[in-house]
Amino acid sequence: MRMRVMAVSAVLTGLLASAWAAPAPGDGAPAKAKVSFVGLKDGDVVPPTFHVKFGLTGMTPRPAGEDIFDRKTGHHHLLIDTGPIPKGDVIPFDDTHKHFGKGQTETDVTLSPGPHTLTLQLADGAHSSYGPALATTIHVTVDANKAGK
Ligand SMILES: [Cu+2]
Repeated sequence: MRMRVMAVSAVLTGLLASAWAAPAPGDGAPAKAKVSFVGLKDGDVVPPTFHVKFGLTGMTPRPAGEDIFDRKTGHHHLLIDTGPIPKGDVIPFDDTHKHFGKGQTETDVTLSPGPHTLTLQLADGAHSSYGPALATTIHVTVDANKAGK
């Protein structure tokens, strides 16, 4: 009897501990969640200003700052001419790291003619990257003579 009480209290303690433990920055996103570019693929030739849509499956877009421990949501980042941000790193705020902290799922991008790399990166409410597992990178070529949308 005494053993059973101890076992039950150990289980309860474990449950409480896991419920209270804050996840590490960028850690704990659903394993099958994925980001994608919608209607834009690797190798595409685009006009100088083009529309980009952000796809997300297995999670939900949510504005930054609302709940930094929520691991079922995140917000998108469009990284220009650079690759994914390591898991847990805060995504820089600058011209080549665009945050969509209101939970936006699309934008217009204007780039100089020539080849460019576009990385879509999801991060948690504190802008901590979910890492390469929740990023995707494509290469596009901007053609100044191609008509815009
Ligand atoms: Cu951000």
